[in-house]
Amino acid sequence: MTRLSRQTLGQLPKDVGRPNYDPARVTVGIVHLGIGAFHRAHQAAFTDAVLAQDPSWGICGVSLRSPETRDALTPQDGLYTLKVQDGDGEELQVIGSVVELLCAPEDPEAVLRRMADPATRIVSLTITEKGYCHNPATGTLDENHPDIVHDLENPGRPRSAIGFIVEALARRKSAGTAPFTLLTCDNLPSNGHVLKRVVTRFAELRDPALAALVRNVASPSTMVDRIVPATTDSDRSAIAAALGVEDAWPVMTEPFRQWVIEDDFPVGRPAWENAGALFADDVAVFEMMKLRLLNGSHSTLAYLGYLAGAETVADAMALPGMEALVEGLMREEVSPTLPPLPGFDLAAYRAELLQRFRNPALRHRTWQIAMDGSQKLPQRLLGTIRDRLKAGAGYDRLALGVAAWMRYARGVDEAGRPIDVRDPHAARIAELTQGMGAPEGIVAAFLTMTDVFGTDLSESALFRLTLINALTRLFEKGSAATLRDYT
Ligand code: CS2
Repeated sequence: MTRLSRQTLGQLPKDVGRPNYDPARVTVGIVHLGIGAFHRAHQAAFTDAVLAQDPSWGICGVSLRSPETRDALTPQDGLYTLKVQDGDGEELQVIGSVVELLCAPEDPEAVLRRMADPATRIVSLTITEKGYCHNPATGTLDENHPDIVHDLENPGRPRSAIGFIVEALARRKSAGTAPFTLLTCDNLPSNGHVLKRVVTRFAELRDPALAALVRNVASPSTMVDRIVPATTDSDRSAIAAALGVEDAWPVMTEPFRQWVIEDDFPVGRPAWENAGALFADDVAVFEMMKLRLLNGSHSTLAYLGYLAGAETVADAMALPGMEALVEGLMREEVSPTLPPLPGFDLAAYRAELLQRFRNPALRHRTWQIAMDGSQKLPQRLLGTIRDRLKAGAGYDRLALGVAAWMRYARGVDEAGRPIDVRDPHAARIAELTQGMGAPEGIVAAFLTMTDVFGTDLSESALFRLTLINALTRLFEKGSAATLRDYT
């Protein structure tokens, strides 16, 4: 079958959206580290919508690990299909904003050259929580992280995003080129500050003069939101049937999308506001709301849902009691911890989240969201619990989410079958809890992970007791029956 490409764009059915500019005229202005599905459904789509105004903001997409995305998209001139779907229907749009693809481990020099090029004015990132090589409880650089150790020893051949950013800034400095703006799009609270903190610390360890420059690089915070399940082979077949040409890596998503960005771009930016992005002075409140309500619920749905046998988020939402649990978690336990957002209808936002989780067209696997819990839980559930503890308020549903993670992360499901746990601390968790059966011991073992829980939660007797109660319920009844208590 013919492949999607600039040449075959003209053959697509009329109702498939396509670039309203000439993709061949687009040049690189943004280097994006972590060219996964999320970036392609979110920032790349916002950029695609404004390229007609200024084609100098094309994206060079970099994979920091595997060549798969580059190999899929390069023969397609970077073009790919975005399928936007919910229970009411679907729309297809070919996106043309990614004009170059690089695989960092194969050729780090090519990546550094692109990043150091004066035409590159933004370096954006979706490298997931663990890509920041930081201590999730404190947000500081983990100086013993193997990639950081490697990059300090080999600054010209980095592996981590941090190493690439600092080396590229060093090269720009020697060439007299102004620094690019850093634009993190990962689900971390005050993500711009976290990124700035880790790159500055890394630069300090390399050279104090470089640190002075890095400290002043613009690193606006952002809140990003769009649900993007991993693409499956059946998605590929459906897209090929609809397009009449083959697309090796289409991306599936929902209609909802949101991007709130601090407006701090000293060397310019695309007019993303014309595509619906919101520029705000302070993004922290939006971020906290989204991380605690959406992502906190998502992780809870993922662990409890997986344990109860639900393959997707929509399946998990259909388990008796689950929707009531998530609704109560958001309204009673999370919402009171959020700073006021004047004029914002929080009840409507929560209702919309429940509807998004129910989206029957998206097959978003609980297993996918369950990945990297040790990196996600601090900002999704534990910060909220910390605030509830301080306020002397209850947090039973949040604790059930954390207990479900503990049950899951040990790697054995309720029927005794192995779980494929993906987490940088999977081996450590298995070792810490090896041979244990009683909830008391398991909770105590997890709470030694102060890099996840912080010393305060690790030492809280009340928190420990609440977790033990939750984990006991999960062990005694199983997840499905525990959920039924909420009906
Ligand atoms: C999800 C997020 O995989 C996960 O952990 O919770 O990717 C979520 O879908 C996005 O943050 C939605 O904006």
